[in-house]
Amino acid sequence: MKNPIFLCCLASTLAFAPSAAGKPNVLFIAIDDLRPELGCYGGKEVKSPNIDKLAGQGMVFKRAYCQVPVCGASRASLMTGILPTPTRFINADTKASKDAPGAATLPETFKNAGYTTLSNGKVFHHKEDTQERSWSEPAWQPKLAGMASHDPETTRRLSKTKQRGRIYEAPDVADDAYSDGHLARRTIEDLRRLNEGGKPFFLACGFVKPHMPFYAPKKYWDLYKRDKIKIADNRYRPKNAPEQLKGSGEFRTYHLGDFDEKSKDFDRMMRHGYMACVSYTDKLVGDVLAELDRLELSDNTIVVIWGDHGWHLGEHTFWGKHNTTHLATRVPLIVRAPGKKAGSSASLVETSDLFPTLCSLAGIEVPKTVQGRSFANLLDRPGQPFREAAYSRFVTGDAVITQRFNYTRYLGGTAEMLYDLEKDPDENENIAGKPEYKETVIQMAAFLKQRQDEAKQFRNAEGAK
Ligand SMILES: [Ca+2]
Repeated sequence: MKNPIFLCCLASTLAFAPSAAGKPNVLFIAIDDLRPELGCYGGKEVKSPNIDKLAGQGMVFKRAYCQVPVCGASRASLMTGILPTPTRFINADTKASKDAPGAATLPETFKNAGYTTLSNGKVFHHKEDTQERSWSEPAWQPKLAGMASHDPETTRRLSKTKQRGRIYEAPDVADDAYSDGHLARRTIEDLRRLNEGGKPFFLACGFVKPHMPFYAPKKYWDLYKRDKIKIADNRYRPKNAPEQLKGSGEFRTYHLGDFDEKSKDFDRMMRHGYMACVSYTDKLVGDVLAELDRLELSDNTIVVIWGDHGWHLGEHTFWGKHNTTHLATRVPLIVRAPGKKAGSSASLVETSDLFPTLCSLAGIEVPKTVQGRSFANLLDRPGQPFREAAYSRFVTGDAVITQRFNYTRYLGGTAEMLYDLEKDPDENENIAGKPEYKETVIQMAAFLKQRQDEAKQFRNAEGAK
């Protein structure tokens, strides 16, 4: 005999479950530390055919900015749609649940709207991925660590600071030798399972490459000829940059092998490693998208590819993220949504805008805690203006980016930076102190004040700031 109590509970669950029938699925692909170094963003050397193909079918956002150029904080902001402040979403270890308690997360919002929500790999960031309220099942992580190595030479010498192995390796191994290969396989299996389930899904898949260390199967390194790789032509600090502007020291937590970090050979090796990892990830993204096609899910699935921040590849002698220059804050963002246009948009958008945009595309109410704004209209009219000034901040530096300028003010007004992206797209000269830009600085500072004030308006579910 069937259990009447169970039936009763089931009936009440069904009665209260919102109907999600007919809603689009979401395939949400995060790629760690991926700057817009892709063919579809004009990258000339990098080989990214699979992401480029998706870009050709969707909308490529050419001027998308992260809220914070560091993993944990950037993701906490994106996943809650909440802006950062000097005391909220600061560093790599940021937890959304701690910094913005009570704020609904993006997957939680879809889950509450009747979606099956799954998390594979690096989505929020490490331990924060395990939070239960966001996901229908426990978040999945590859068993292999992101730094697992296949070349004994990699760990023969360890870095002084963190006892980490060499920053690169190129063994002749299969795609699934590394954790991202496992991640792609798991995501493909989930697509098959979700296809059988009959419910709309929000499937998050977070790749850890091209984040350092640059470990990828040899065939992806072989796509590039080391001696032909172009290195940055601005291997110097921007003229008149304040001392507050610093590059990231993260690369030095790995062993640099026999390379001298000041040499051009080092630059070529680092760029080679980064591009090999981009091509490796691109291949795995292609595998996942091919399965979406094979299952005939593409027509009813929104696909998003996003990066959590930019990255320097030797420009200004910087390697990595961790500042508010254009190369560290600008991110790749591609949205392919059913029935929407393909093309590109130069309108300014931010990663906190993604949450309400996806809600809007799926017809789901945006939680009151969200501060981002939906840019769904840009998927029909990509030429429309959207934001006047994008906002990004890192530790002591607050930045606003307009169509033409990138402006940073360090806490307490201790220093300023202004770059004219039209005349000086590589940001080789800080012009904040030049008399002819005095009015621009005043205007940019006013934009910044507006965005800072907006960020402070966040209140948690209990109404406390
Ligand atoms: Ca990252």
